[in-house]
Amino acid sequence: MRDASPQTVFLKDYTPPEYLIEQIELNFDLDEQHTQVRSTLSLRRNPQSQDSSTALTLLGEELQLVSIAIDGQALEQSQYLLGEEALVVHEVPQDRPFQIVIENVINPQANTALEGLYLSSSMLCTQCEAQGFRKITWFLDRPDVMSRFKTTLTGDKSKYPVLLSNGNKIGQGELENNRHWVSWEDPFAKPCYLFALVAGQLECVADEFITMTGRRIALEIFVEQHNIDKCDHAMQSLKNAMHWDEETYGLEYDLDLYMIVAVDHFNMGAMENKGLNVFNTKFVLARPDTATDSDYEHIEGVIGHEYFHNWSGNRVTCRDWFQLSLKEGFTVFRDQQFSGDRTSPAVKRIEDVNALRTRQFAEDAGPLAHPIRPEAYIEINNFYTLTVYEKGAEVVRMLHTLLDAAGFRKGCDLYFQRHDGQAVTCEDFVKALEDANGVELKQFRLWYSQAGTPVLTVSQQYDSESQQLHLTIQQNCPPTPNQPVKAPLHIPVKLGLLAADGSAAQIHYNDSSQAEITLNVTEAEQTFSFAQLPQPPVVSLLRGFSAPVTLKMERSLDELAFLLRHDSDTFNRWEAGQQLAVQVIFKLIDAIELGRPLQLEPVIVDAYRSVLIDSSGDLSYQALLLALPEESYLSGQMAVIDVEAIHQAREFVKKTLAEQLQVEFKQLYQQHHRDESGSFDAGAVGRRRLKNACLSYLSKLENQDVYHIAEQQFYSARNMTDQLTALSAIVNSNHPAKARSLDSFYVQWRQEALVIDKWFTLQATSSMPNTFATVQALMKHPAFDMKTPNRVRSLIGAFSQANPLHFHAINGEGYRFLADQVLALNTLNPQIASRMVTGLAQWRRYDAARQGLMKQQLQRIVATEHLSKDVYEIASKSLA
Ligand code: 7MF
Ligand code: ZN
Repeated sequence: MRDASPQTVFLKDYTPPEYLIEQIELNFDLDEQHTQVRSTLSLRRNPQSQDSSTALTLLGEELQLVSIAIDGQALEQSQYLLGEEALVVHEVPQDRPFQIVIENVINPQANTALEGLYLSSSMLCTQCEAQGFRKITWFLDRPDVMSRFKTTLTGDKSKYPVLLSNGNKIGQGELENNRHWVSWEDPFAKPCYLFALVAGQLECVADEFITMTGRRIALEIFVEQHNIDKCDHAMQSLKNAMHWDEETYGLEYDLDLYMIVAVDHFNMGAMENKGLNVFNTKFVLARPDTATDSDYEHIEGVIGHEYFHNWSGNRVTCRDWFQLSLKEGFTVFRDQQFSGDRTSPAVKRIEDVNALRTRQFAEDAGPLAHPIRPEAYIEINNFYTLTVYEKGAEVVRMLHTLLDAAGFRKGCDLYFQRHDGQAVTCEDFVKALEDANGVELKQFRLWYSQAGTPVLTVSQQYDSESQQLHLTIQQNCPPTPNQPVKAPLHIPVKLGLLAADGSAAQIHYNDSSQAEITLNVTEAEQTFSFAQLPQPPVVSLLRGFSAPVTLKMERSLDELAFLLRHDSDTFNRWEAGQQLAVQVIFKLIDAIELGRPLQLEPVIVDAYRSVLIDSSGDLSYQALLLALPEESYLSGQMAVIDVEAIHQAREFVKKTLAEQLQVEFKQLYQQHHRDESGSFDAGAVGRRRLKNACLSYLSKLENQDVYHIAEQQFYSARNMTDQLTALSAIVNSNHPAKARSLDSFYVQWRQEALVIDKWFTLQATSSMPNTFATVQALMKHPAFDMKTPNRVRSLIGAFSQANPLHFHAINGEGYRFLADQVLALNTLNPQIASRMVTGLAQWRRYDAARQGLMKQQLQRIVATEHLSKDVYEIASKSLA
C-alpha cells in the first residue's frame, strides 16, 4: 500500500495559471553529485487568473534549497513554506512585475528515475516532459506557462567539453581550474517541459539544410566517440524531414541551429526539446551491419516525429496535459504520412494498422481504456499511451479523410497561424479545421471524449429486381471504465465495389457515380443503397482502414480469396488475406479444443501459392501478404484467450504451408537472396523482407537442408537484417548450432549495446521449451542491467509483452517473475516499472486459473509499501 492515497487531477478543474513567468535565467554549475542551480524568474500576476490569493506556489521535487530572494531581498523561513512537492511563498507583489532568485542543489548521479537532470554513462542530460523540470528547480511546471529561457552552463572542461542547451549560443569563456562556461538563449517562449541541457564528452557530425526561403540551418548530431560512424542515416533522415514538412505543410524551421544528442539511458524513444532533441541511441545509430531495415525505418520515423513537433507541439503547444493528443496524435499522423511517402504508403499503412489493432485495441478493451483526451489521471506519465498516440493519430487521419488533403491543409494553416505562440486545446484544433473549411464537426468531437473501439456490424442485401445493393451498417461501442453508455460516432467508411471479374464497379449513390466513396456513418443503424448493379458486387469496405473500428461482416473463404486476388485497395487486399487466415486458424483452434485432428483448408494453400507466384509488385508488400496474423491479434478476437491453442494452430498453418509450398518458398528465397552488405534502398529492403519471410516458413520444416540455409545466411550475412532473421530461425527451431550461434553473435557484438539488446530479445521471445529458464539466467548475465531501460525492455519487456506462450505458462511462473521485476524497478525507475505492469492488466481476458494467478500478482504489487504513483495507478486500475 502507498503511504498516502495519491491525488487525482481532473480536466474539469483546469484554471489558468495565477502567475506568468516571462523570462527565466538559469545558471548551472555542473557536477555528477552536486549540481548547483541558480534560477532567476521574472514573474507577474496573470490578469486572466480569477484566484484572489496573494501567495505563489512553485512546484519542485527532490531539491535541496540553498536560498530564495524576491527583488533582491533574501526570504526568511517564516516567509515561505517548503514541502515535498512545492515551495509556497506567502506574499508576493500583485501590482507589478517582480523577480525571484532561487538557488538549489541536485544530485544527478542518484537520479535513476531518468527524469529531470541525470547521468547517462558519463554524460549529464535532462528529460523534462511531462513534469521533470520541477526536479531541476522550483517553477510553475505546467505547459501553459511559457517563458523565454537563457541558460548558462559551467563545468569541468575535460569532463564536459561540450555544453548544450536550447536555442542559439550567445557566449562562452574559460575559467580557472580547467573550467569553462557556455551561454544559450532561446528566442521563442516555451513551456519548461521543452527545456534541455546536455554536458559531456561528445563528438559531433555536422551538416546543413537550406530552407525554402533560403535560410541556412546548421545541423549537428552529438554522440559518444565510438558511435560517430553510425550517424549518417539520422542526418539524412533529418534533412528529409525538414524538406518534407516544407513541401507538405509549408512549415519551415525557425532557429539557425538544430541539434540532436543520442544517449544510452532514456525512458522513451526521443524528446522534441526546442532546438536540442534528446534521443534514445536506438533511434539514432545505424550502420548496415548493426541495424536492421526496420531500425532504419524507425529511425527516420522518430527523427521525423521529433522534428515535426517543432510546429505541432512547440510553436503551438498544449494548454494542459489532458490535451496531450493535440500534439502527439497530430505529430504521429504527420510522421506516419512522412514515412509512407519516404517508403511505401501501402506497406506503412498496413504496419501502422497492425500495431494499432494488436496493441491499442487491447488497451481500449481493457481496464485502462480511456479517451484520447483523458478526463482524469493520477500520474501523467501513465497517459503517454497507445490510445493518446496511435488512436489519436487515427482521429486526425479521419479528419484528413473527411476534409480531403486540401481541406485538411487549409485547416492546419489556419491552426498554426491562429495559435502560433499559444498553449491550446484539442477543441482549438477542431475549430480551426471547421472554420477553414466552413464545415461543422459537432458529432465528430465525440472521438475525443469517448473511449472504446466501435464495432461496425455490416449486412448486405442485393435486390436483382431493382439492381440495387443495400448495405446496413450498425455501430456499437462497448462500455469502458466510467462510460457505460456510448453515443453513435461520426465514422468515415471508405467503400469500393468489385464486379465478378474483379474489376471496379461504379458506385451510383445519391445521384453521383464514382469508383470509390466515403460513407458518413453517423447513426446507430443506417442503410446505404447503391443503384445500377446488374450483378451482385463484392463489397470492399473500410478501405485504407478509414476508421479505427472493428468490422464484422460475414465473408466466405472464397470471397476473401477473391478480394485477396483482386481488390485494388492495397490495404483491403492484405486485410482479405489476414481475415482468410484468421478464419482458418479459428477453425483449427476449435478442433484443438475439441481434441480433433487438424487439417488445413486447401483454399488458403491456393491463396498463398498465388501470392508466392505473383512477384509483380512491391516485394515488401508481397512479404506482408505472406505474414500470418500475429498471436496477439488472434488473442484480441477470442472471448477467452487460449494462448496454447492459438500458438499451436498458427504454427500448424505455418508449418503446413511450408510443407505444401516448399518448392515455391525455396525458389523465391533463392531468387532474392544476395550476399549484399545492406544498402538501405527500397529494392534491397524488399528483397530482404521477402526472402526472410520465406526463410521463416522454411525453418518450420526442421530438416538438414533448411538448417544449412539458415546457418549459411547467419555466418555470411553482412547486414543485420539477414544475420538476425537467420539467428531467429535458428533459435526458434531445434537447430543443432543454436548455442554456438548465440555465443558467436554475442562475442561479435559485445561492444554494441543496441545489438546486444536484440540478442536478449531474441532469446526472451523464443517459443521453444526452456525459454523461462533462459530468461532467468539472462537476468544474471553480466550484460544485464536494471538501470538501463533499453536492456530492461529487451529482456523483461520482450518476455512479458511479446512471448504470450511462455509468459502465460499455466504454473504462473511468468506472472510471479514479472511482479518481482516490477517491484524491483518501482524504486529505481517508476516510469519503466509502470510500463511493465501492463503485461498483467489484461487478466480478465484469460481462463479462470490464469485470471487468479495474474490477479494475485497485481494484488501483491498494490499491497507493497512505498509504491510509486506510476505503478499504483496502473496496478490498482487494472484490478478495479
Ligand atoms: C514516434 O512523443 C512516436 C512516438 C514523449 C515521449 C516521443 O516526442 C515524444 C515525446 C513517448 C512515447 C512515444 C514517443 C515519444 C514519447 C514517440 C516517439 C517517436 N514528446 Br512516452
Ligand atoms: Zn511526440
